[in-house]
Amino acid sequence: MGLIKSKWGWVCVWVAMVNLMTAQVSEATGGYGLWLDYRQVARPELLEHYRESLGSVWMPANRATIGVGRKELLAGLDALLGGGVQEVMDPDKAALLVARWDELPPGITEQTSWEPIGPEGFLIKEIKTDTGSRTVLTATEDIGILYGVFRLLRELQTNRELDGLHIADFPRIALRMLNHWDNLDRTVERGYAGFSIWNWHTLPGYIDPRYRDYARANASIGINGTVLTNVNANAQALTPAFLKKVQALADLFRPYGIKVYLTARFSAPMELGGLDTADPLDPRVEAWWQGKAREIYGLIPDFGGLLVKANSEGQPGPQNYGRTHLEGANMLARALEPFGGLVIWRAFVYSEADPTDRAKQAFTEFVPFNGEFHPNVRLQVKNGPIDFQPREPIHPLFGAMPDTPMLVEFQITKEYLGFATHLAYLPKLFEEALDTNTHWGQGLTLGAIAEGAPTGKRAGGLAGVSNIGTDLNWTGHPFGQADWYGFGRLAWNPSLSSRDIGEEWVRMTIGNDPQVLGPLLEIMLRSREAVVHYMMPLGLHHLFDTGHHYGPGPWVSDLSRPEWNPVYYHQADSLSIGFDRTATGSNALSQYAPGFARTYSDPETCPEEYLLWFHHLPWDFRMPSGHTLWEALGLKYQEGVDAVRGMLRTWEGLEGSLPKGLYQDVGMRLQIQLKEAIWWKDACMAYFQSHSRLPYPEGMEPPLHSLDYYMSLEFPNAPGIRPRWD
Ligand code: GCW
Repeated sequence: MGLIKSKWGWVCVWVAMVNLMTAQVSEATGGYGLWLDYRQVARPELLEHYRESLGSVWMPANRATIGVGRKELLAGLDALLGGGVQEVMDPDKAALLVARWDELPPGITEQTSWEPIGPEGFLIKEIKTDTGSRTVLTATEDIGILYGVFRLLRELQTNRELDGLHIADFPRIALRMLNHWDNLDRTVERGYAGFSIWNWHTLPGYIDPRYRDYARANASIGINGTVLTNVNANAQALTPAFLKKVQALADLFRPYGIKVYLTARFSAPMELGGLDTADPLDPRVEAWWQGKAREIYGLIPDFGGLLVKANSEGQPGPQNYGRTHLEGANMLARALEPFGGLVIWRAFVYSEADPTDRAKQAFTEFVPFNGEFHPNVRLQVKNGPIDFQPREPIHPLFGAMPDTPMLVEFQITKEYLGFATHLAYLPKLFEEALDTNTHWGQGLTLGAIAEGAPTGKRAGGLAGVSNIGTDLNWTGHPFGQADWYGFGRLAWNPSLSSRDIGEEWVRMTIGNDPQVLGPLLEIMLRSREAVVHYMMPLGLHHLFDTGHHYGPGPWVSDLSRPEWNPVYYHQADSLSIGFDRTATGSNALSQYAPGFARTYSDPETCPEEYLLWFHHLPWDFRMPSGHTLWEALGLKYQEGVDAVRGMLRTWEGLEGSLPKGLYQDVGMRLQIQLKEAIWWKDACMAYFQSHSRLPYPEGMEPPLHSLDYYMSLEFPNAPGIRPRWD
């Protein structure tokens, strides 16, 4: 920080962090800078315009969140404008005024008509004053100022015009959260980007700079909650020693508007409290949780709450004691209620003892509890009824529990879409689910439910299973950053388009050159559909190999839990394939609203991308295209492989236009993606042909190897599953 004399009197010149000015910045930082790697605006005329409009800043308050915002704004402006940004003490001498509405100079508020933007919203507006036009960034709360700072910088990063600037924005969804399936030993369940960034061993003493950059990145997209530990929970996370470590992160994240949450292992009263039961109706158990709540809030007054996976995939829960999810959730809710904490209870439940269609079980378990949960309970429901497949219909619980606030849970980490090796731009998947109408009420989409409808309260949320790890670029695949970014932007506003979000991310992270932007968007926007086609086309699902879920395993049928076997889902035989979920089968369709079910109940009119999700059909079923189902299946697999070939060709056309490291990194991953897409096509079609006995369709490249070869492949060290030493 230095002081210089200028025509406006003494000003302090913000000596910003040295920012790399070249487009190679993501090269220099290896992607560590994410979408916040501010670099000088390339277009001279825009640069001049920005300097005039924003070159002097008045931002007087110095509370914690404002301080974070000031640092970000001045460093960002200095990098984007190529230096010379001045912070002035006199508002009359500032081109840009940044202050809460109640702290703006009277002369300014008269010029700025207020708009309803709520406690987290912000207003950025160009106003005309007698001394020329100024830009005002204001909000009712400090966090709104911080969100507004990131938005203003994004306007410059994406080369937007400032003339007539008028942005009034606010988050539509109350809870915008990341869920880290991070284990306390720093392994990450379904993580493909290195280890957990939470170094529990050195916390609370050692504050890794990465924690602050994590908070910056998440605040820049409006994330306001993070669950630090795996839903396959470890009770140790609730011990006094760990809570001290969590407190350090909570203190660091607080100015960024991010609350911390933890996962609660339901048996903790036994493992930590020495009780002989975890029965939620046992007064000793409730007392234990009440004491734990007091302990947590004594350290972290604004602790967000507890996320619970109970009686699911072996996790302990109330049903171990003959109690219900409702009784378990409400007991925890009573413990947290005095502190304003939330209990987020996951609806991802299915039983190995229940022979009914796995896709129906959560609905059956939870719908009877509608409206019975404590006001501070939220139900967290995966977007689809099975398990984060490349494509699923929406979960039938959405809209079926109108008096129960819900969070929609997405997976940002690509457990089923190619790990951190395949490029699959997930905001396309998120957008498809969020825009889907449940038909339980006018316009009741998943996006509306995440916003809080139809409970009438703003108590919804969006939860994303994080793809973040210790890899230098945070996400392994460079384009995994776009999935994290896009999740955050959709949590801020579920009506945004995945295309617009993708364009923002490319412009901020790679650059504004239209020769690059167009082709990159083309690759991103077709990539998720490509994965669906080369892995599980036409509504097929859950065909992956056991445990690690790496690669195809449609032949798997020997697992103890029937609903873990791929053959349970495709039900292929010599005559037919698919899962009948209509009235002639499991009747899972009956759990949806009639208006929704109508679309899918008739195989003749069912959208083909859901055909084998809802129907079991003969190989010679005639598709609208005129092909038989068998032919269509092979051609879809081929279409997926050809789509990756197209992505690769487009990428190769960008050689020389992208930072060399990025070009090579993604190029190698696309080569692997093509090889694995061919592997998926070949293994699945070879297996299905062993049932249909039909010749491969014209236009489909025949498998490169025998079915026995594909069945022989084993990957004991595939990433993302916790070493099974316990
Ligand atoms: O997709 C499955 C994963 C498990 C995960 C589980 C869940 C954390 O294979 O690794 O466990 O879902 O959502 O709880």
